[in-house]
Amino acid sequence: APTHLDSSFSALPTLASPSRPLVESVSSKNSRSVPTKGRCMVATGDDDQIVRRSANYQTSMWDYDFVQSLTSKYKGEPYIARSEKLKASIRMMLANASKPLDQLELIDTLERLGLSYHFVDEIKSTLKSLFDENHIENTATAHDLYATALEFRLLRQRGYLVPQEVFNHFKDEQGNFRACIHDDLKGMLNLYEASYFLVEGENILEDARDFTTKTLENYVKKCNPTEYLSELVSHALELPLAWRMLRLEAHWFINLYETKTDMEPVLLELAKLDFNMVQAVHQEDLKDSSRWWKITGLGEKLDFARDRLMVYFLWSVGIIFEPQFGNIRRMLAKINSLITTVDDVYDVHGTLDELELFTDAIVRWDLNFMDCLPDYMKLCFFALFNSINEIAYDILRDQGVDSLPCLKKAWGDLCKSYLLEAKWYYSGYTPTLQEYLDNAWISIAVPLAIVHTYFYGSNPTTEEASHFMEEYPDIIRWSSLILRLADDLGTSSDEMKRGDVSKSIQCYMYETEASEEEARDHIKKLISNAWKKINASQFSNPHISQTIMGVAVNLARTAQCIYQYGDGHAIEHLETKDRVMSLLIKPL
Ligand code: 0FV
Ligand code: MN
Ligand code: MN
Ligand code: MN
Ligand code: MN
Repeated sequence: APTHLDSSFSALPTLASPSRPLVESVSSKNSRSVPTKGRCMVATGDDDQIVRRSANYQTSMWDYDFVQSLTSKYKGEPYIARSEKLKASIRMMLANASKPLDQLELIDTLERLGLSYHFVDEIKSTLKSLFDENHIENTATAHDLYATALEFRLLRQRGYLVPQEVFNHFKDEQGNFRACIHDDLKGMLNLYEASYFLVEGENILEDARDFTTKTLENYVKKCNPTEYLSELVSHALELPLAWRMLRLEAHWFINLYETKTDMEPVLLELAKLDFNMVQAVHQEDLKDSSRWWKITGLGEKLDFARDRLMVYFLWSVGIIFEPQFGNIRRMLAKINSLITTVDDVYDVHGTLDELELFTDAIVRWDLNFMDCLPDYMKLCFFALFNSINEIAYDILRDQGVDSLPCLKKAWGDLCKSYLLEAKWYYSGYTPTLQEYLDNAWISIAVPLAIVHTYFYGSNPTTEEASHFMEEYPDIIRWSSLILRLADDLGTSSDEMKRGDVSKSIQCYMYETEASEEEARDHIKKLISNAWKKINASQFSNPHISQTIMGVAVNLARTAQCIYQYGDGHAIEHLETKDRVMSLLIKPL
């Protein structure tokens, strides 16, 4: 067993593997093969006497026919031809840029415009040769904070562990950052963005982050907010580039880039065209997902549950946007719909007796258990059973691998973690933060989403896949933790009002007698720490595919975007609406 997992997890709440005994009490109780009559009676008894919670979720603001009517002109030959032509001239620009700073600025712009995925090989070879010749260490001087920070960030972003000591040039004998760099706004901004690629224990970068944050905050107070650089600075202070959802960032930056006085028209043209062409692909994925969701009938029949197909699909785009991954986006929209519906069964509508039966049925993956379930659960169980079996069938047909044992285990683990939370809620038990997180990194459903994606994204053998699930790679665990904590920050206030298990904030308050504000700050620190772990696993070259690494990182970024201003997953008429409009509805 990989022992490094234990050591790297000890600094933070240790995240138990899903097979650890925490939730074992549930499965051992269910050792019989057919449920008893008695328990059936409990579940289907007189419904009038059952007091159920309600989350008062609004109906969806997006009409089915509206979604199906979405069309884009950015499909077909003339656009493809134009795009190829523009790409060729950008390839020339990349090849002709001779000075490293010119190369780096071009790469940075391509990245921010959302275009770098077209130039992966070119960018890789440029950065690799800069790294191999120790360019940054040979040229970093006290004068060039901007160039140093930019190169540092671009290299680290691609997994090259450039030493933090390159920034010692900008510190005085006492180890403080020199006063003279205060006025170098571009340098400050780039040092700020670079500092978010730190790993644990990198004090120079921690100092840099605190120092640049303060300096930039002071700057923003007195600057002209409509200038190009000030816009970049305020945006960066809201959330660093490293934590931002890629498509949303590209959309934002393309609009800003257009106002830049010395912008490159070829880059702008391709950026807009490509954004619109990718959006056209996403619209088709969305329409397909929406037809599937409609056919399940869950949104219409289950009034207690969220009906948020647009948001589920927004997650898909955040997790993997490149046009060729439509099958993964569609699959993720399906499982996100099912996760959210089942979560509402456990958190809002189900009674504890019903939830025990439902968990049984899922763990056993057996249609015979359906007789025992109340009607609303039958619908939910059967939809889940069919959908996951169908996904497993697609994987078998396309990749020749039987994923069903892994997929159903992932759903069983998820439901067991939901049930444990329900038991804690009904018994009025508040776990310690540690105990909560050991379960909650599963109940946020990231391991489940990753396992499903793993089969599409890296074509493993059945043996590799079950090994993968026994000890999830670090990066998956830390990504889960970020989703869980970001979700708790955004959703727990409403969850507590309607009645739900104590979430991380409440567990921490109960355990330490901290105020809610202190607890929230603590949770934000845990998120920051988890990012350091994610950075570290990108440098340590874990044995998982680039696709899965990207998905893990992008899940965390997407969560921080969806929950940036509250519960963007459940409440769709606020920021989520603007995001849906700009990413999925309106072309640039
Ligand atoms: C959150 O709902 C929820 F259902 C999510 C984020 C599902 C999406 C998951 C992935 C994309 C992996 P809620 O806040 O009710 O969840 P909890 O776990 O807090 O009940
Ligand atoms: Mn509904
Ligand atoms: Mn839940
Ligand atoms: Mn919930
Ligand atoms: Mn929540």
